[in-house]
Amino acid sequence: MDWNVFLNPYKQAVEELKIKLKGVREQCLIENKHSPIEFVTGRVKPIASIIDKTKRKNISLEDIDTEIQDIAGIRVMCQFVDDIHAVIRLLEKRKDLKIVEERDYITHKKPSGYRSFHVVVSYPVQIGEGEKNLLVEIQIRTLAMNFWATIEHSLNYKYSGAIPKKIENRLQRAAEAAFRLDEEMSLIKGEIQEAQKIFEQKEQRKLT
Ligand code: 0O2
Ligand code: 0O2
Repeated sequence: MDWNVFLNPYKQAVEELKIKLKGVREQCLIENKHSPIEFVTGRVKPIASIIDKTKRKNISLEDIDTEIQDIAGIRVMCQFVDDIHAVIRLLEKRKDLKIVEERDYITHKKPSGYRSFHVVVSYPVQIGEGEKNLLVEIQIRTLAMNFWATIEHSLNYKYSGAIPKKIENRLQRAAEAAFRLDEEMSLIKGEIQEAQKIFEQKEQRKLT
């Protein structure tokens, strides 16, 4: 199997979706509206991780494009939990992709404490010999959920997936604290957004 040939369309999908979702933010800012998107990142799953996943889940190499849904991964970070739902609605309305699955790890957190909303979409890329529909996993989360997931991910890496029980418990408590932080911030959302608008207008005046 030629990995470069296989992965290139996924690379293209990630780049295109990053630009499109960043464009949503730009448009909101130009219109002086609150953007439900704070920032966007993306990656193509490293070959070694793809191979690991095929072994872990007993997936044959011929089936990876249908069985591994996160070869192309996009992450959308939001300020508030409400914004996550705004992003989902926005994805549902788009004509350039089709939602095939939604996984709500916010209402149903993972045992680790992980929270995020995952949307798997089918996205068409135009390649040399025509169009190819690819699966892309879009993870939508608040900044607090992202902070927790980033740290937990590094600890998992450090302990090769076997985090000591004591740290695991602390991480679960930290996940709840992050969730309460989101709840608290939601309660003063109006106040925060008003302050951000004043701040942005002041910055704009400096530029003109
Ligand atoms: P800006 O506005 O100049 O910062 P890329 O291909 O470089 O656009 P990539 O490689 O997918 O993006 O991801 P990367 O480099 O990890 O980060 C993507 C964007 O997210 C970058 O902005 C980062 O500045 C921004 N970012 C990362 N962490 C944070 C964060 O904690 N808060 C905020 N607000 N932004 C963050 P850009 O797109 O390069 O543009
Ligand atoms: P990466 O690129 O390192 O993030 P799975 O069986 O869990 O591997 P599944 O069922 O296909 O995968 O999909 P799921 O659970 O919806 O999404 C898996 C991805 O969600 C992971 O990707 C992580 O990005 C994120 N995730 C899921 N659970 C956790 C968790 O407990 N902690 C953190 N930090 N992230 C989590 P990968 O495969 O780890 O790849």
